Amino acid sequence: MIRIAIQTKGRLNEESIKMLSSIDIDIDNNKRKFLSKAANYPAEVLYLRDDDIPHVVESGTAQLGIVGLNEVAEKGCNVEIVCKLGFGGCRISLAIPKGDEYTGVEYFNGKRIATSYPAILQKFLNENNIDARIEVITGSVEIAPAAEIADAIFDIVSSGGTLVSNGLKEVERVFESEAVLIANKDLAAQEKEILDEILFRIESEKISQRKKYILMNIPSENLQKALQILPAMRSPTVLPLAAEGWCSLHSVVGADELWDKVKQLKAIGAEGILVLSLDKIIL
Ligand code: PRT
Ligand code: ZN
Repeated sequence: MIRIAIQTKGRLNEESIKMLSSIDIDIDNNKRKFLSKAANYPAEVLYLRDDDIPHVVESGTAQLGIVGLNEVAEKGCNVEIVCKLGFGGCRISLAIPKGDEYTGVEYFNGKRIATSYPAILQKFLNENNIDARIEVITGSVEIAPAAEIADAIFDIVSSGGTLVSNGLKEVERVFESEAVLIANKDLAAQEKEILDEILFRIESEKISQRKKYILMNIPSENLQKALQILPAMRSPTVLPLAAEGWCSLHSVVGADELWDKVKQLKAIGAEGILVLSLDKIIL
């Protein structure tokens, strides 16, 4: 059995449950529960505030956690960052009143900066030899300049809309973040085995997201040309059709090259082209 800490509510909750479900670990996302067992896997989910997840994984109360990289960096916990999960993308940036002229990072010398991420900010200031005062605020950091609590802010930015609506402009992107899977550093052998299985499933899922299954009918005389356009994992599947002079060709292509391949295949007479999403690719 492995215990996975995820956010109770907030921006990462639903995506975390969705990600677990995509690798066939089904959790009942009942937010009144503190612990929830997977119906079909030796795992249970522990619901917590995101701030608590790095520490709970470091201490071993949960063996795994799903949390923003920003929280892991801020808390400075000794956990393994196993893999990035491709959701919850954001950055932590320095922002100043939009009317102020910004000439470079020296702007912040002698300034007061409001943030919920003092450790990440202090590291950046030290690296740039900036002497600024950090005002720690939890929540609504963006109102600090207007409220005259600070001259600038260091906060999470996603679309940038919050900054604009508070009369601020982003001037330094300091830290790039997304949701990550973290693990305790002293997993027992059996827990390590479960983590390896989870990682294998995540990888299969990631590969399948980048690929499409494509099938079509092609005149047999152009089969060789089609095979050059469509190199598959080993080689494409070719099946004869009842209609003389035609065959059916099945293959897997990268999602990013799909339309280019379709154009080339149509040019050599491919017909009835079907494109399907893939659930998993097990290599
Ligand atoms: O209750 P709990 O402590 O668990 O939740 P929380 O309120 O601390 O965190 P939550 O749910 O807001 O965010 C959880 C994680 O989501 C963060 O730690 C980030 O890793 C990630 N994330 C991704 C974001 C955003 N995008 C985001 N846009 N976290 C916060 N924001 C906020 C930001 O603070 C600012 O107020 O959204 C605003 C900016 O958004 P834009 O789109 O206007 O730029
Ligand atoms: Zn939080």
